[in-house]
Amino acid sequence: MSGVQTASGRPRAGAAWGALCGVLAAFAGLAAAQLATAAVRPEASPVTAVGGAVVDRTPPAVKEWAVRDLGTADKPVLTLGIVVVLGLVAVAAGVLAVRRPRAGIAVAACFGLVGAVAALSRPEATWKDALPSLVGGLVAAGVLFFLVRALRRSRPQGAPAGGTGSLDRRGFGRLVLATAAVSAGAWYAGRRLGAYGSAGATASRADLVLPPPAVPAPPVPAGAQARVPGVSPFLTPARDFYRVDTALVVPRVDAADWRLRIHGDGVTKPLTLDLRELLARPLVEHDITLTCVSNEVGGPYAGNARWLGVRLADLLREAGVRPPSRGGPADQLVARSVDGMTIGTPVEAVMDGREALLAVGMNGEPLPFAHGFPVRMVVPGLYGYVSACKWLSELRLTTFAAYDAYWVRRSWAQRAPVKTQSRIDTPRPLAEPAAGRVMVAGVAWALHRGVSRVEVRVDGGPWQETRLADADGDDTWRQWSWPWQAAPGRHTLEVRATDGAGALQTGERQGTVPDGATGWHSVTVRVRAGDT
Ligand SMILES: Nc1nc2c(c(=O)[nH]1)N[C@H]1C(S)=C(S)[C@@H](COP(=O)(O)O)O[C@H]1N2
Ligand SMILES: [Mo]
Repeated sequence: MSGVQTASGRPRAGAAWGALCGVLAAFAGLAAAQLATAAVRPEASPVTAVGGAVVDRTPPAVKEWAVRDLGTADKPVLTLGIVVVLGLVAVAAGVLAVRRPRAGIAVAACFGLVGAVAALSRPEATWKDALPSLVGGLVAAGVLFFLVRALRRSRPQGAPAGGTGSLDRRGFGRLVLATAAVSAGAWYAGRRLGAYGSAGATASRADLVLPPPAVPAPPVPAGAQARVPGVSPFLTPARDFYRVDTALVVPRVDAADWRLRIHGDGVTKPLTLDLRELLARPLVEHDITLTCVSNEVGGPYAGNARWLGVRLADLLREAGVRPPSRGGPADQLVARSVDGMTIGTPVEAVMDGREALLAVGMNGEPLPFAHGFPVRMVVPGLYGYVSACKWLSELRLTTFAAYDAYWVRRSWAQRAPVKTQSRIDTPRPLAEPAAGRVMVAGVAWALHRGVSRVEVRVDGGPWQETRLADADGDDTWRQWSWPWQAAPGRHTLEVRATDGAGALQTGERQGTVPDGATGWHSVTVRVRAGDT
């Protein structure tokens, strides 16, 4: 051996070089894993698998915080966090490997194991899901081994050439660059192959022609949209529709491969349908506002869309299901998605005559992938986590006593009808409108019960009746507006709604866990002295 040795006999290679070797090895490992992922499924990528495992184990309080303060950035933030931790471990493994190659390499390999275990712990996982992480761990360990060996054999520039196998610092630099380049190439190829893998799904969505509804929804009344700038649009465009799910990569299901299985307690005729068979049934169009149980008072996780789908009650009846009120043994319908989410809905609610749908269309288009293509559930009046399963793959009839669905196991309520809520969209918090007439407006919802009244008050004064926009049925939100004669100074506006049965929205503040937040939304503004 001809490596440069220090007086103590230790290799001279510095910790910084070791760190570089570690990071490069991790990058090479991730790149190799990315390539392997293309051959398995996107969820099996190590970073995604670890992220998914973290999501599954996140305590409700942390999840609440993430949804509230990070919003839709929660997924990128989680991914970034995992990459940062991975980077730190890679640095440590590299530094360690310079002195104790075996230990450093063992750390790299162990990291592959962590990814593999995470991938296997995911719902719907098969042994194949462990492959990308195992491949990544092996490649990282191998690359670390070779880089560190080269580093130990390298000698500072200008030193006399040693025997065979020796490498000068410049040579080592070239090795580093080559490793980085090959890894980047593998990474890119993995991404491209992965995209190629979902090309069929993308095409199946582009080619899907939705049949016209047998029962079209009446046009949205022209007066449903308040003519006040700043109020949420009555129908939420799909691209602006909130998204809440546990999927770190959006499942891309090929419509041709999609199947739905209906089975379980009280199912006398189990069904398995493909998309063609589902679309051959009469389609119903219906406007439904969907909202998330994690929505804080005044929060953004509500959207309203025109859905097209098959009546779930009809399908269940076809399968022989009777609701509990008619002697059926099952009181819970558990929907399962292709990514293993489980969502439990009361059978009674689905079969009580409301337009509970297996939706295929959203605002006149096939569902976007992010919103559940090709088929999802939507049930008027129930929070998404107890009704709106996306990427649906199975409907199983059981009881609430026998089975807790995903979020119920994480401290959320088994049953969760949407609570009456109202929101001030304009003015925005901390806005500084000029004194005089200020339009106050927003939306209110009491889903499946309808909104009969919305009131606002200023600085705790008397409640004022607002003007309600036209209703589009009881299953959607309703807009309201109120002209305020605003005096200069700091003011707090509050809103409350009354539902179709005359029940007033409670002002009692409650957090989102376990079955939805309550309280009146308030907005504080500073009214500027008028210029006139
Ligand atoms: N497969 C799957 N379906 C899901 C979820 C999920 O995490 N996975 N989240 C549910 C929750 S909590 C809500 S609020 C709605 C949100 O639907 P959206 O993302 O289309 O707005 O989807 C529901 N369906
Ligand atoms: Mo939700």
